[in-house]
Amino acid sequence: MSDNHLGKAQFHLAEREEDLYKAFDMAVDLALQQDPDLVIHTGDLFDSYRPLPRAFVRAFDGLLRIVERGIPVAIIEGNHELGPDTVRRRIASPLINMRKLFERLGYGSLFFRLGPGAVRIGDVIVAGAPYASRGVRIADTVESLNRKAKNLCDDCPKVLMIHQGVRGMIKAIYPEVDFSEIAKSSFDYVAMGHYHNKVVRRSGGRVFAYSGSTEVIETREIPLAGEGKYILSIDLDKDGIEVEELRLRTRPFLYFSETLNNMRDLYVLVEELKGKLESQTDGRPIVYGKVSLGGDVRPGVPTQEIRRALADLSLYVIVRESKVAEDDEERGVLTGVGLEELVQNAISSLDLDQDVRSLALRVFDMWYREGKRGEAFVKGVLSLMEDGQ
Ligand SMILES: [Mn+2]
Repeated sequence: MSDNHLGKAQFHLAEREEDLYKAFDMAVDLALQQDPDLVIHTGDLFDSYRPLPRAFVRAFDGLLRIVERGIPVAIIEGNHELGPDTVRRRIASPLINMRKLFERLGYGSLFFRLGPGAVRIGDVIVAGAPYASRGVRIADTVESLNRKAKNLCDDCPKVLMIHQGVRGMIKAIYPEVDFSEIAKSSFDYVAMGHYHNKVVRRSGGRVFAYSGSTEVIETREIPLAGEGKYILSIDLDKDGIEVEELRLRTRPFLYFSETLNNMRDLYVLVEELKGKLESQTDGRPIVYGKVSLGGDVRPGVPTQEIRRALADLSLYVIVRESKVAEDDEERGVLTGVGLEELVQNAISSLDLDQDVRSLALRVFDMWYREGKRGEAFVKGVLSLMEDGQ
């Protein structure tokens, strides 16, 4: 499984924070029903490297349910879980403390944080590395993990865990490494985190897969919310790898995209949406719509009317209005690209010395994860400067 983002309250709603905890609990339930030999997690268990105490406890409760049954867990950090520990001058990650807790409880031999590393768990070799920003040679890390895995056991089935955007697997986020560089290795199953939609690719009898997030995390994922959220059950067998996609029951989303030329169009749309919501039985949906305004529809009116009509039938309503005359093509290019990817892309495209570029990427990474307080960010940059890096 991957990308639970525990602790995030989407749209500042307590219900959405709870939804994410529930999705994680459900993912653990589904995993346990499979009676697996191993559970792997490819990162962004938490939404922040300084998670809320209740998010930490919910994560701990779920992971404990797995190891208590004697089932090992292997995990890596996603980009959301890595931050600066400016006092100790190293990385901060809640998974370091999670590992400590499990060790103290006597489950040290069942909880593996691969940061990076390779271990033998039963008959399987599991290798993994935490998220690395662009500017770090991820292909080199994969190659060295591949060597380590082979040294541990040449003919055992091998699993690689990474949290990266892989070009050739996905389009929407800016990729840090090419598929061919990952495929060069001899891992039988490559489990990936970072991209929030499910992508399963088979190549040469091997499987490369993003299980996707366990809930809708970012607004840009909403248009694809209907495809569902999953964890993957993998059966590594000598005669071939079986993949079973296990769907999670998550909060329903209602997505629409309409052109409104007059007020009649608006009222038809409102009635249609009401009908869809009234037949909804899995809890109150989140409604997300894009409307293009043409003719005599005044800006602001559709948002107001749709919100008012759907308020009691939904948890939250978002309407994005635009003028029909606007150039749709240009905006289409930006769909699915977040601030993080845009800035990383911009920094990478600058004609800079390699060291300066990777410093800029690190500084941006640090700032991006810092949130509103900014204190640790400033200290982090100061200590980078003091170190002469
Ligand atoms: Mn994520």
